[in-house]
Amino acid sequence: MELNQIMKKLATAMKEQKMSVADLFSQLDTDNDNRINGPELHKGISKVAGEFLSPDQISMIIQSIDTDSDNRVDMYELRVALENAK
Ligand SMILES: [Ca+2]
Ligand SMILES: [Ca+2]
Repeated sequence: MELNQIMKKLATAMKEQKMSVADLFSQLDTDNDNRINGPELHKGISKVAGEFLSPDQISMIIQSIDTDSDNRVDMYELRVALENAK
């Protein structure tokens, strides 16, 4: 499964569940530090999109969408990634 497909799944799930990017972000950011780390992304994607990804796939996703290279995904990075997947 490629990054684009995963982001499209998330975007579709968001639409179906009538969530905004902020809603999706808060679903994923379970410790509320305003950044999504690997484990949060892993759990979040399985919860929201029903996809169980490997740790390698999770690091691939984070590396691809983490534009400021802090190894976490912030709301801006998530928004850009979702928009690029359309
Ligand atoms: Ca977090
Ligand atoms: Ca980042």
